[in-house]
Amino acid sequence: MIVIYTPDHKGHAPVHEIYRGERVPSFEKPDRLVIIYDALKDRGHEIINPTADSLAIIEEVHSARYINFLKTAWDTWVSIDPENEHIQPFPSVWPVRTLRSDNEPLNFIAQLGLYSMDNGTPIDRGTWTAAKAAGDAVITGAQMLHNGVHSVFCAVRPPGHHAGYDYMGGYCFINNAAIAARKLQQSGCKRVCIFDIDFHHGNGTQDIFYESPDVLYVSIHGDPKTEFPFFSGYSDEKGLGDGYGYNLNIPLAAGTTSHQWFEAFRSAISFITRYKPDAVVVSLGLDTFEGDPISKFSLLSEDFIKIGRDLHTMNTPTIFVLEGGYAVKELGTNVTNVIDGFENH
Ligand code: OKP
Ligand code: ZN
Repeated sequence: MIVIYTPDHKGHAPVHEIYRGERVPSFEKPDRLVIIYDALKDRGHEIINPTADSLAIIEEVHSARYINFLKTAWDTWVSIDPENEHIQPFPSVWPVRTLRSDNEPLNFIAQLGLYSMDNGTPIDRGTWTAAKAAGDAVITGAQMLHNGVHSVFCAVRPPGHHAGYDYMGGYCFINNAAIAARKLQQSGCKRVCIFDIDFHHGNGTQDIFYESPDVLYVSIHGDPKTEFPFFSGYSDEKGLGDGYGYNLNIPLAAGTTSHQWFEAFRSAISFITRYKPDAVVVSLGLDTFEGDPISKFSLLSEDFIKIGRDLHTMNTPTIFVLEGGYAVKELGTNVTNVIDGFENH
């Protein structure tokens, strides 16, 4: 399978995230993609650099003020004090419910809160460059699909599916799957499906297309009653207005077995098949793996071959967009298994 990859992701390497109130080493780190890149290369997949510029579509999917903040955030942070170069900023105040989010404060930490859903999405010197490069990769992939390629794999980070129109969160800044879907629409696909099989619900993707019948969002994920992002991902979220019926959430309890997961997966596939999409964007998280350190499903490495095989039965042009997956050692095998299953069905 053609793989789209750029080393620009390495500039996004925040050292810590906050866990139980303490700073712990970041789970979402460059090593994840280094391992995946090596495995893809070993298996002989053709790896190309992005050739497209995603900025115009990023500007359609995300708000102008949020993009402007992201682009300038690190320089602003360091301009406050040169010592900040070595310190990670974290938000500490958020405009929840009745507080005002129309007004952008001048204080940097307050701005960070305005544009964040959590305190778990650290910004680094190279964050904008990495996030933009991931966007370039998926736009390149969407163009290839338009030119008749049946499937591409976008090996990108940081991930995207928690990022909404106006905010970052859950390690995500720019919604890669959403911009892939927009690009596919613009190149003539009337019906696009985003199939999100990351362990976590893609609240950002859901938000962006919640009123759109022309982009079907289907997600299988850990039940938000107990799992991040907690405030989105319930089965009664079905879309709004013309988009009603075009959002399908399948929350599964922590501890769901591989057998139960595949039951949900196959019913999602038949739902998607009835929609008759012109293209499918797979938000591919590998954090459904049993060894994942932050997730609670129990797929085995060989299950990822089955995932690829079953996705291929939809017989629809498919763009894979990497989301989560934090069991770094097994990530290369798990990713290449999905591709092998898809190609060798
Ligand atoms: C991103 B993706 C764990 C804190 C949880 C949020 C998880 C984001 C997952 N220490 N932080 O969907 O894989
Ligand atoms: Zn995830």
